[in-house]
Amino acid sequence: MKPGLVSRKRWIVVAVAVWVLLAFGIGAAVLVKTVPGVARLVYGDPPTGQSTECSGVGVTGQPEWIAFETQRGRFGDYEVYVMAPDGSCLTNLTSSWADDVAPAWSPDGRHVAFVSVRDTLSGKLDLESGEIYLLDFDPLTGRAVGEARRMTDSPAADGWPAWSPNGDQIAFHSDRGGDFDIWVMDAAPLEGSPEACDTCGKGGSNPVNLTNHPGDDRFPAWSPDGARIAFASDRDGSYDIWVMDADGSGLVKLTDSPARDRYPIWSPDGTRLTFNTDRDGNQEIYIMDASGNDLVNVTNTPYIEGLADWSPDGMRLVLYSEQKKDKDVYILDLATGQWTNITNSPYSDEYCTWWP
Ligand SMILES: [Ca+2]
Ligand SMILES: [Ca+2]
Ligand SMILES: [Ca+2]
Ligand SMILES: [Ca+2]
Repeated sequence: MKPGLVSRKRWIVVAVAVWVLLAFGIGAAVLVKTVPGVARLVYGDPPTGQSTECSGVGVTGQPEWIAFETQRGRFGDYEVYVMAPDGSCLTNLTSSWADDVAPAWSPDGRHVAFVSVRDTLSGKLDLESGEIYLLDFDPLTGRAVGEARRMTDSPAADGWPAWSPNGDQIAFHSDRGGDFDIWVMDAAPLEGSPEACDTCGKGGSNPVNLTNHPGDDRFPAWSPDGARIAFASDRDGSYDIWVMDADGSGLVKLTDSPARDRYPIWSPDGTRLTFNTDRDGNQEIYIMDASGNDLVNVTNTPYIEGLADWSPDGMRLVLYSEQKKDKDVYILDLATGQWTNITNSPYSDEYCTWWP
C-alpha cells in the first residue's frame, strides 16, 4: 500500500470520528437544553414515587400543601420539596445542583419564595451568601410552573422570606446593611417571563430596612392581618421574640429568656405564635399568645425540634424533629399530642411550611 493512501485513509477515519463525536455531543447538549425530562434526569432527583395525579387535598377538602427543605439532592445538596399533608404526592420543586432552602408560600399558593445559592461557585449555603428566588406553583397539580427567577442580587446574605398576607411584599432578613436586619421588598412583578423579571430590580424592588439596629435581627413572620411582623433579635443579649408594626414602629418584646428564642410563626387567626427555644436544655416548640403570655412547651422531647407552622384550622402543627436518626417532618396534633412522621426518609428533612 502506498504511504499516501494510508495517510488519506487515516485522515478519513479521524474526520469521521470527529464528526460522530461532534454530532453526538451537540445532539446530547440540545436534548439536555430542550427536553425537560432529560434535564431532570441530568440534574435530577432520586426516585420518590411521584404520582401523576395529586390533588393534595387536606382535611378541609381543599388543596393543602406542605413545602420543606431536604438534603436529598443528587450532589448532597438541599432541594425544596412539596407534599400533601399525609406525605403523599412528594415532588422536587427546585432540582438544582446547589442548596435550595427556606420555602415560603404566597398567600394564594401560586408562588413559592425560597433561598438558593445556585448562582455561586460552590453552591453550598454555608460557604456562600443566599439570594431569594421565586417559583410559580400550581396548587391543583402540586407542580412547579416554569423556571425559578431571582428576586435579590446583593453580596450580602438574604434569607428567610415571609409574605405579607396581601401578597404584595416579602419580608426577609439580610446583612446588607452591615448586620442582620428585617427588610421588606416588593413581591411584584409576579407574572411574566424570567427576562421580564430582570426589571424586578437589583436588590429587590423598593427594599426597606425595618429594624435598622446593630443587634442581630432575623426570622421575620408577618401576622395574618398584615399589621405586624414578629422576628427574633439578640439586641438585649440573647435571642428573644419581638414584634413590630409592619412599618417598623411600635416595637414590643414578647419573650425574655437567657436562652435562644427564635423562628416565630403566627397561628392562622393571629392570636398565637409558635417559636423555637432551647430554654429547657434542648430545642422545643413553644406556643404563646400574641402578647407573649401563656407559654406552653408543646413538644417536650429529648430531641431537637425545629420551626413549627400551623395547619389551616390551627389544630395541628407541621414541624421537623430529630426523633429518629435524622430530621423528619412530623404532624403534631395539638389536641391529642399524637405525632405522625410524614417524611420518614433517611435524608435530613427540615424547614416545613403549610399552605394555606
Ligand atoms: Ca438543589
Ligand atoms: Ca440589626
Ligand atoms: Ca426537644
Ligand atoms: Ca429524614
